[in-house]
Amino acid sequence: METAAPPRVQALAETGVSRLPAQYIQPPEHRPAHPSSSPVPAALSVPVVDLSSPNAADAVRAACADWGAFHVVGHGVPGELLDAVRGAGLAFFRAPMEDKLRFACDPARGAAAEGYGSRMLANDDSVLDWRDYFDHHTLPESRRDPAHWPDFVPGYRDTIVKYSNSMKDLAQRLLRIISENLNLPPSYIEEVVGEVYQNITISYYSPCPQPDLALGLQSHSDMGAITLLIQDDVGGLEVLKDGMWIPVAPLPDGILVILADQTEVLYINMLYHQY
Ligand SMILES: O=C(O)CCC(=O)C(=O)O
Repeated sequence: METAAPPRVQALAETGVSRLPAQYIQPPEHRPAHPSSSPVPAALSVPVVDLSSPNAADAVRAACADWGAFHVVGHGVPGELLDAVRGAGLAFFRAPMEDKLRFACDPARGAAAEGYGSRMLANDDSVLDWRDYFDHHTLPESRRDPAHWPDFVPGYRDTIVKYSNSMKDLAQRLLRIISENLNLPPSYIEEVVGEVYQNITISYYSPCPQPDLALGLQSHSDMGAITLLIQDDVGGLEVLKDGMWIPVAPLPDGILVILADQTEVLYINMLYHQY
């Protein structure tokens, strides 16, 4: 568990440091593979599902079975809202450190802390991620207190509330499609999972002086039912498929869907029992 506030990566990167401090250096087996050492077949890219298409449910079925991750387009969430979230996050991270630190997460609360922080996953305390983040507790509404979120970026709090509600609707729509694809009642996964519990994390990856030695965020699976993720245009995200890390190219206005642990376990169990 986190007990002392780690330095913010952005502050370190902005000093112009040319060598990575030791606590960010991954052991050789966890370092990013050199592209030339493990070429990814060009045909391997995360599927894109158009949710407005009549074949959407079949496409979701195939994407869940083959990948466990897929982009959705035709999802009905306005591109302006996605841009507003990206813009709000960037405005926060570009603000002076003293403003950001007013919303720092409480290190004593460990990974559950809401706010501005630098380390979230704690399964390897000895190596830090080259990442800063702002974590928002958004659902259920009893956890949602916009007063905990930045007040110095115009529209920030309102944007996060709108995004939270839109992502909840989209997540429920996807979970219903996934339930039906498993020949279950549409509300099955939602009922098994229980009350909607949602965190929204905005990640900020600073330029890294020795990117071959560090990870922005260590490899992990996600807790919960489903992850919805939007990227900027930089890239860097990867998903594991058949033992290979596959880059996820950003898709403008696309939303990346990742089956999280609970849905993945259910999915595998149901397929196993059906066939
Ligand atoms: O926030 C990010 O950049 C990555 C998020 C992620 O890896 C995840 O949600 O599983």
